[in-house]
Amino acid sequence: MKKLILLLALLGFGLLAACGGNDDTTAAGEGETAGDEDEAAEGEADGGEGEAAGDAQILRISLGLNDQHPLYHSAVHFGELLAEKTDDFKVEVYHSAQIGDDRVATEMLQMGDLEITIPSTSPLVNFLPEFGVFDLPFMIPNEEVADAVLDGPFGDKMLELLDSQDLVGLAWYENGFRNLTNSENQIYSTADLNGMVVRTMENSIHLDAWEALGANPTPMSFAELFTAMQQGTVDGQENPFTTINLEGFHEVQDYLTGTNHVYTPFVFLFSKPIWEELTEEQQGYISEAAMEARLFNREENRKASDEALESLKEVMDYNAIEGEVFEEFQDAIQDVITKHSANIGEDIVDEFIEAIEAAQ
Ligand code: TK8
Repeated sequence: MKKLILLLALLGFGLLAACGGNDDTTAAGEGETAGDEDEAAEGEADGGEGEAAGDAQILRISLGLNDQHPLYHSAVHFGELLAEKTDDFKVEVYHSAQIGDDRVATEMLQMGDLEITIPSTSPLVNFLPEFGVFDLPFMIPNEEVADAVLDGPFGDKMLELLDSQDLVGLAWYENGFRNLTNSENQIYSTADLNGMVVRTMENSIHLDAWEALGANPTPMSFAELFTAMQQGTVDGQENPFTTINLEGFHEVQDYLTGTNHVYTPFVFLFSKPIWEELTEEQQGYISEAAMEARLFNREENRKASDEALESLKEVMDYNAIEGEVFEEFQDAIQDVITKHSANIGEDIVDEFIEAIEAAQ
């Protein structure tokens, strides 16, 4: 239906342009926009109401994950919510790093070359060391605490820090607790990790943590991960159950270990240079839609996570790290926390710990 409307609009436009004589110059300009929309509709992008509103400003959302993931559904839902508030925008969602991986997309936002991305916080530490607080292992104990910390003053403060990097932080979405997969052997203790090549995000805290656990970590963009596992360049990786399941990592990894070693969020980012061109009213609509879709995102993600673990158990060898072994993992990374606290900022780490304690 959407395509039909678009096609009719284009045909109508073609007729107008054909009859338009000297008016063609203006028409040609508009024709470009219509052409772009057509390309997006034909391509991988999916959007909100898709009424092909002539003058609507296009907001592209770049995602690293595929279109099966709750993050994608949440981005589409954001577009729907925004369309209920205003006709000013048309949201297009690009998944699987078609536009760029987390780092590239974020840099495009800073330059004003892309409107929205929802990356993991972890690659952002390269320009905002404070964000490393979310990478410290074994800090957030459960999702309720994560919600309280992110929804409270601590979460707000972290979003405000993004402003200095030409980014507008609008909301926290969920990636979730990370768990290990590998193609080598079942992990019962840190000894089983010895020398294992584990892909980490591009983040020195994750690198140091896996080294402290005895593995041989290597940083890599998410976009390169599947091929690296397939070709055996890496033995393992860590991500939430939802991602492991929906990205089909079980096709190239046999072992799944419930390590729950860290809760890393996604952050809904808008390009500051583009934001500043919008009216306050438009900014309000976008910000409200991002916040509303976050609730949908949490709910969807938690449902998907439970389903993911159930189906992964059927196709992978699964075990959970618990009790004494869990303590062994925690002890092994204590020095990593100490080492990185100074770089993150002692104040930020203290505030984070206080917010966690207050939420329990
Ligand atoms: C997707 C990434 C991914 C993250 C990672 O763009 O890199 O492992 O967990 O979800 O943000």
